[in-house]
Amino acid sequence: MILNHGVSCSQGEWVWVDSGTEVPIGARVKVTDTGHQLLVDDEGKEYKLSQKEDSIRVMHPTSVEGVDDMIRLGDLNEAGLLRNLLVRHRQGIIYTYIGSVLVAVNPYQELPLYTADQVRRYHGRRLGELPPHVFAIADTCYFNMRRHNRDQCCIISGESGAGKTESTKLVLQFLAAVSGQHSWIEQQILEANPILEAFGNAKTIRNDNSSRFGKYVEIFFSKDGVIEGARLEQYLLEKSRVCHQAMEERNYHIFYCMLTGMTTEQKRNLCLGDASEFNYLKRGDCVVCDGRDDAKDYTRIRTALKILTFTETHCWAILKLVFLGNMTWALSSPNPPQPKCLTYRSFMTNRERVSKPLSSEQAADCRDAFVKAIYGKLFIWIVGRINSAIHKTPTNGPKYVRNSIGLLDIFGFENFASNSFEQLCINFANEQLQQFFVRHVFKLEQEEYTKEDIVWKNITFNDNTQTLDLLVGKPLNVLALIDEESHFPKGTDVTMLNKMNQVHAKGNIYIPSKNTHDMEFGIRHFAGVVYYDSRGFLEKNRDTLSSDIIKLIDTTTNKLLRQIFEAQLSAAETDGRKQVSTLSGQFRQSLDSLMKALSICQPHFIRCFKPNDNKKSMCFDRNLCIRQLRYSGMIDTIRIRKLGYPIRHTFKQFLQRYRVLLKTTVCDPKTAVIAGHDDWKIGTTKIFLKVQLNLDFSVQVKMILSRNVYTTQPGRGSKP
Ligand code: AD9
Ligand code: MG
Repeated sequence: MILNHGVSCSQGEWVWVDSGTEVPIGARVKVTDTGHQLLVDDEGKEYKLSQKEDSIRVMHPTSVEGVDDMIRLGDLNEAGLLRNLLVRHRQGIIYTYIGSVLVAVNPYQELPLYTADQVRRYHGRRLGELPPHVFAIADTCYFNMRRHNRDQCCIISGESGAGKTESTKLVLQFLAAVSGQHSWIEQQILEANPILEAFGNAKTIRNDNSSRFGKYVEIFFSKDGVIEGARLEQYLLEKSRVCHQAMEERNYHIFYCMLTGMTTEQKRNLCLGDASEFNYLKRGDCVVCDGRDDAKDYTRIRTALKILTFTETHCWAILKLVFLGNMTWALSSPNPPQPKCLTYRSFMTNRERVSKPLSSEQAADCRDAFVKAIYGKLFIWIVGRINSAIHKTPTNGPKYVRNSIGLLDIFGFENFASNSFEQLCINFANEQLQQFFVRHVFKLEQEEYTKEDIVWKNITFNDNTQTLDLLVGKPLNVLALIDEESHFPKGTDVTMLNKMNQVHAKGNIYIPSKNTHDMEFGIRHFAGVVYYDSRGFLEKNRDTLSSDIIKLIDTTTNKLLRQIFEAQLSAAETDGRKQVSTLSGQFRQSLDSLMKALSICQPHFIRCFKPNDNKKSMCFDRNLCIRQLRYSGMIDTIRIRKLGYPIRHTFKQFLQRYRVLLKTTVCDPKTAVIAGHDDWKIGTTKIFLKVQLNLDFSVQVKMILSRNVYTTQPGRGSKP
């Protein structure tokens, strides 16, 4: 049967069908024993063909089996990209390119892809020569760094549980393998991971090993390509987890590892019992995590600490401090002894300093602030210690050349049922990275046209500049207003929100609160609108400890505790009123230096995808994936490509594919219509097309071939 769209529907034919889903779905024509024609879509749903005739179109052959590089899809649109990932996922293929960007779909199962053999196989090969792989990206970084003496960076993004941290480890593993020295420093760099994960990762409902901080690892190489050292930068550890965990979530791994891994004797020395005895460890009603062996991890962590030159004294000091929070809980209970600073607050009147008892709620907040501060500072201190072990400044003088590969494993865009200050910071970081990505893709396109001597001008692409302007660019931007209000002693979340509403309501990116009781405001992010609950913004942003607590710390003889609060203690000594920088201020500063570092590198991108929300292998949730396609910038990539001529063939490929038509005399004027002058261009080595040709378009092909292109002589084709 031939439909009005020219779709011939015979048994086995593949089509796209619009079946009320967000994007068209692939379907196959099936003729039943009784001769009825049905459509069976990718999800196994059946429709009568007659019902769907108006909403189907033929599938390009590239979409039927899927392709390694999605840029080559005939159906270069959302449905095409989505189905390509689906088809490959079903075949157990987790890696796919879109141009030079690697898409990695979490397999949620161990695959035999990362062996020493695979490392050897991918080492020294060009991107695209072998099937897509995370090792191919790692090798491209390594190759480019050595060939061009240029720093490289690899930006690994995706939502929680998508596989960023695993991919980062795989890139690192590959680089250590090809650097080839099995040196002490390599081992130290690799062993930094178990420590970071112990203190910075936790079980969440999305991921059993969720990183609750962002990180950028720079690996330094000598001019011979040997790893010489590394440096770690951490961003925004989620401190609230130390005191509160959502249901089915845990506190940081280290707590549970200690309690199951230490001997009874060791635990007795630290006055420790079981995890279930600790308020801070059981708030999520979950102290064990299936699939994790906390006791074994404890041994691993202790070994790693040793390798990173933490002394035995350090280790005990760290472990003691980790549990100080839980002790504090006990100490601030209604029974004495009570450290007064946790149950009283002192303040200055005009004449003197007075103390006022805190309500039990205020006292609990004060205790939590103290515990969070200890953990947060301890984490930063540990990262600093790791750096002092692995980050060696070159000793061969200032002229010494070394190159680096940076790996960014950072939280993806977040949009939860309730979003707070942390989400605003995270989404701000993602806006910056999105702009960086889009500009890079745009630049690559531009370079390709210039190289091929094709005019590409007056082409603009609307990126997310407006959102970034609202957040940090314009005068009185959102982050500046939050900061200003944080420094203002009488500032509250309400006064801050009012100011934001006043200043930004007129723009089209900021969505003001609905009425005076509504504490939410919205921002149109590149990945969608997010509503933020402004309650608690100022306190989180101020991130200060009361002067009473600083005084308490000042009385302690615990060396490590003093050390991790060194900056606060000395600030209190020199000038108690000195304005300390806010959390968003610090975050902006570290993001600024990150963006600066990235901008001088040649970037590579790995986009990690989560195929479903249930941590299951072989299950592909279309809606979840389409959302990730959109906010990972994949749709932007094809939009940018489509602004020009998305389909390209080298002369040789083109000739191989279409030569046969030269001899034919088929000429169908109807199909020739689309072959207007604007539909194709001839570059110096490639033919550029607006739409994918298929063999019916013999006229176009003949037109192009008749321009002497088939001689494969550069520049010979006439350039329309
Ligand atoms: V989060 O934002 O830190 O919460 P990530 O880092 O994106 O998140 P992670 O790398 O931790 O996710 O991956 C989650 C889990 O998926 C891992 O613990 C593995 O069980 C699983 N995973 C991810 N990538 C692979 C892989 N290439 N092969 C096998 C994988 N399993
Ligand atoms: Mg992670």
